[in-house]
Amino acid sequence: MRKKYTILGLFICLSLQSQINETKEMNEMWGESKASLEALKNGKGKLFDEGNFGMFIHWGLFSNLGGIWNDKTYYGIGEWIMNPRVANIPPEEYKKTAEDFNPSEFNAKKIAQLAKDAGMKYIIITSKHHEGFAMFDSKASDFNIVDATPFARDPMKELSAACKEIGLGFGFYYSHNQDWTAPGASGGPKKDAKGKEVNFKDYFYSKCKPQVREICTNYGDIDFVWFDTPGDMKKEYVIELVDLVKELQPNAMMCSRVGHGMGDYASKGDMEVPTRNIEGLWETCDTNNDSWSYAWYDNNFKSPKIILHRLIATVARGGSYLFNVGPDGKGNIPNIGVEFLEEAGDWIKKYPQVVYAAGSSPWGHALPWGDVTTSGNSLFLSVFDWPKDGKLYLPGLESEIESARILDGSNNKEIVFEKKQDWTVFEIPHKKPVKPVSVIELKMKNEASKTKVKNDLGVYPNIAATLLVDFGEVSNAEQEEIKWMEKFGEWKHVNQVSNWKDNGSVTWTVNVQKAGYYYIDLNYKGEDRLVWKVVTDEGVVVQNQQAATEKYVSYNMGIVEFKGAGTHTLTASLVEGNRNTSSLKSMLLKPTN
Ligand code: H79
Repeated sequence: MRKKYTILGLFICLSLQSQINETKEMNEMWGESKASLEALKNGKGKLFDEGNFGMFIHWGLFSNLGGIWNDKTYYGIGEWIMNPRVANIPPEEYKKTAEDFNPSEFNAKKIAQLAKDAGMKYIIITSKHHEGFAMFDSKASDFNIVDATPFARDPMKELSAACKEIGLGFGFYYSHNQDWTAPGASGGPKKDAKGKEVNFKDYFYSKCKPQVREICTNYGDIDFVWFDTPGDMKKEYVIELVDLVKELQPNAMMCSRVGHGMGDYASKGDMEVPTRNIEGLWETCDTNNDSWSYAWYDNNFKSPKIILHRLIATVARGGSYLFNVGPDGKGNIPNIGVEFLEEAGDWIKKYPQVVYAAGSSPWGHALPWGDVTTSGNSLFLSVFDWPKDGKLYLPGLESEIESARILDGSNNKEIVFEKKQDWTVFEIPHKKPVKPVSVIELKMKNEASKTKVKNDLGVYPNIAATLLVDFGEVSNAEQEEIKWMEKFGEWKHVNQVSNWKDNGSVTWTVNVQKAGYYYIDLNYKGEDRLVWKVVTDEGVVVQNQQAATEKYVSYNMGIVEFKGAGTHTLTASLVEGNRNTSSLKSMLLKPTN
């Protein structure tokens, strides 16, 4: 029975901590799997575990369409353009577009160099996405870049070689279940060219498995095979692929999207940076604008500050960050994306210790001004929102600090700090010393990963603090994780509390640094108008009516007073409104001054 759990399965379970009982058996298993986790981290998982930052590349025939079909622009994730839910392009017509695909400006060395300059440690590129087009030389299907396009080169050969040459890891994305042009595949035509009905097995043995063999054979040693969207693929097929990869590329890491609880590490939802620390090996994949593949209109690129924030937050939660770029039909990565990545990389070069092989935050979650990573005896406070009043507040630190300094690249001067109840307060310059993010290093007396933190959900005197429902105690209501798309294919994730029963509530236990007044905003969705109430342990009540819409919006509720500093509770409940459609996401506490 015990053996049935894979390491990965166990981590996925552990990330759902609230749902498991810590039985003796679980603890024993944890001990066992901890040992295998260490082995993985020191073996084939080392690059992934310590690198923490990789480049994802979405490139295919869709890149050449760039979001346009028959003169019409289709917004949302560009690699889905042929799908019936987007431009609904018949496979035969789509396949013809290969004749116009000539990425003559593709320069593998330039892309590998960009990844390196950006501080990334490996590249994972789409060898075949759901469209079914092989971006490599394939004998298994002539719908590939060498046989079907005027380009007639194998860019994967060039890119894998370029990565090897400059010391980057390399791996392939392969869509194993969906293939919209291959008869029999998930989402593919039901009949082959001769009109014969075919099934998944035909696709699997005629295309999928042979192509996986090709990508695992023709490109030297690779570090990753990144399968995606297993859907309802049968377990026997997944096992065959996993075994094949293990046989041909024993050092390649596979993500959990291969399906059926298999793979070497967990892949979080697309574009999802988790709110809590997660144990084990896992990854967040994200993209540099809104689409994964190139789309002509999509220039909503993440700034260097946002890239660094999402990277550091992912590392601080315990994961690795895979950040995507989308080269266009000529093979070029759009300029703004390139510039922003290079700027982010310039920063990482100065602060490698904050990212590489760094440990997760002892706080277990983000802090209002930034995030914390660890290395050796050091805690690194990456401050994105630099307080303007000369003080940085850190809640709940119980372990002893030996010294604190700002890593500003010049004299790294020590800064003074004092303890105020559960808080550590640092004297800092009024002006942010390093843009876009400044780092304060705390040298601890002991190993930083063992830092003790308690009473960590702070209410700060100089910066607004968001209390997510994830960190509240929910009673007589339901907490669930939801995701939705605003743009087509661009996911948003939140935890929400809904289905309020009698006396339904969310209670946060907070650590208030300074007594006084704070504005309360609630972030919620619902219909018509809602009345919410927030009560403190001191009996202070904030109750108000505000509008509600189907999207999460933040509304001012009023002012709460904490009569004394220290530990308090805040309990939110729905007083009037539809109990089924009203969902609470978070509370914001903002100093009034
Ligand atoms: O490669 C990127 C996406 O194309 C791929 N994974 C990342 C890394 C991916 N494939 N499927 N999904 C993500 C799930 C997405 C489902 C959606 Fe839809 C596609 C949402 C909108 C379009 C399917 C069709 C579900 C709703 C409509």
